Amino acid sequence: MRLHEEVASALIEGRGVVALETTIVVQGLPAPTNIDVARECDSAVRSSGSVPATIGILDGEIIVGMTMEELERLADPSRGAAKLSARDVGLALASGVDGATTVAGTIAIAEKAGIKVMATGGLGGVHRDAVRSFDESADLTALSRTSILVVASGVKSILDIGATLERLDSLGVAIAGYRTRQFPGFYRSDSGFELDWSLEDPAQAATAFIAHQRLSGSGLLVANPVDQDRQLDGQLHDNALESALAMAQRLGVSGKDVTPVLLAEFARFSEGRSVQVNKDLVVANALLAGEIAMEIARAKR
Ligand code: PSU
Ligand code: MN
Repeated sequence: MRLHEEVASALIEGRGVVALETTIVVQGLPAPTNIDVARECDSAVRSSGSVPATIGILDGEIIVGMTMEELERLADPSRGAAKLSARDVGLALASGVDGATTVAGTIAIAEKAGIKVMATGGLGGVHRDAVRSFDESADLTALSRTSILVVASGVKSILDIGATLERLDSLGVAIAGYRTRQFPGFYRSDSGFELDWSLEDPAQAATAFIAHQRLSGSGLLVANPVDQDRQLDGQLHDNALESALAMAQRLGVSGKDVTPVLLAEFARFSEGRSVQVNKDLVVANALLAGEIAMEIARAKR
């Protein structure tokens, strides 16, 4: 594992550090928006005072704190970077390949590096056909065994949200809305599901995480809704979702290809509007994660 010098010294000095994933960049968003989003997430974390640590694998080496240049290399379609969940990382290292890490893959590495906070767009979860396909993201089980705070706009709305919330409950993953008790719906501010807890500011989120960490080895999901005036139109969302689910079925995709295919069809159907919302929400999550990481660092000093 290679830590960028800036990340290594921030960790030694006990400053705020935020892990960022790379699957969203390589498999989740279309070029060239993907690189813009990565750059804006990096700046958003910095503007809070925390240090961004983008995690990915190049030529069989884990990098914690990828430079923009390294990230562009990872996202270069001709290099064909793999999508890596937590279970894949060791195998990718042994094979010497390039790989972008999902939330599961990223938090597994972040925890080893001593990073306590991560930001993403939307968590993976239980797919709508899971009763038949058994398709449930390893993000959920990874969060059940990783002591980390993840800021996300809920879980992706392509999923069975109710079933995902039930699984997060069974798995002992703590969840709170950020300034809301409505669980966010990724492209939409409100999924229609209610939460038991709400956190009102970064300091309270830090306090909750520190307490949770002492009691449990599982993660804390801080669910940060996209601004209401930036969310995807409700009707457009539902139509795009219907089209995306039909597309996935037509193509017969399964496993790790499902989520990228659904997101790509959402983008095509909405003429790029879903990509803009995805960008807005992930940048906002990176900023909030940076603010919370600052408060965790302060509390530990
Ligand atoms: N958030 C986004 N876009 C994405 C993802 C998250 O806004 O593409 C990625 C994350 O890497 C997450 C993954 O871990 O989607 C889920 O993939 P799967 O459903 O195959 O577990
Ligand atoms: Mn899956």
